[in-house]
Amino acid sequence: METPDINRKTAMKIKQLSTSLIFLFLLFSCNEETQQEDIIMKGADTTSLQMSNYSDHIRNEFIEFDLFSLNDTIVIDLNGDSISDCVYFIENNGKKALLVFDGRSKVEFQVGQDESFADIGDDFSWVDFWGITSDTQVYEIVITDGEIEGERNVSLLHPSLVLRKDEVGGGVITFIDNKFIWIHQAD
Ligand SMILES: [Ca+2]
Repeated sequence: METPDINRKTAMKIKQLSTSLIFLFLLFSCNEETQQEDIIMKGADTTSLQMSNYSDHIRNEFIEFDLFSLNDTIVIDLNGDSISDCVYFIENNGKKALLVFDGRSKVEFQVGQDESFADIGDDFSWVDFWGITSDTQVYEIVITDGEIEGERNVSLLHPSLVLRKDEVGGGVITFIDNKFIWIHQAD
């Protein structure tokens, strides 16, 4: 009765090898010099029709916008050091964390710790769509004590992440002053 054991061991080895290959791919991708080009690993969590409809909708809000699947790893230089970084969601204890693997330092860190995320937190389970904008200016909805105070423009120095909940809104995550901050774009 050795066959199931052997099969299990073989399956485990294949799984370990796959994990290593994915890690090496990410490491290699994040190492490459980039001219703001982006590469994606395609996933399939949202239907192409939903994505196409949303893509048309969100183009009214941005001049430059590329929509990705939530399963995609986006490879792009987010902090302007000319080295690609990787950004992706992972499921963690029922929450969805947003991680950035910095291409230069090779350090992975979780987005959502800055005080600008105070009302949003670091659980992005609510996100239906995400993408990248290369716009140099976006709007921010300013809310104080639960009341909408108004709208202002924020300048973006680097390509930035756009997160959206369908028919609600969301925000932009951008690298300013050596950290990732949240720019709120919902009521
Ligand atoms: Ca970078």
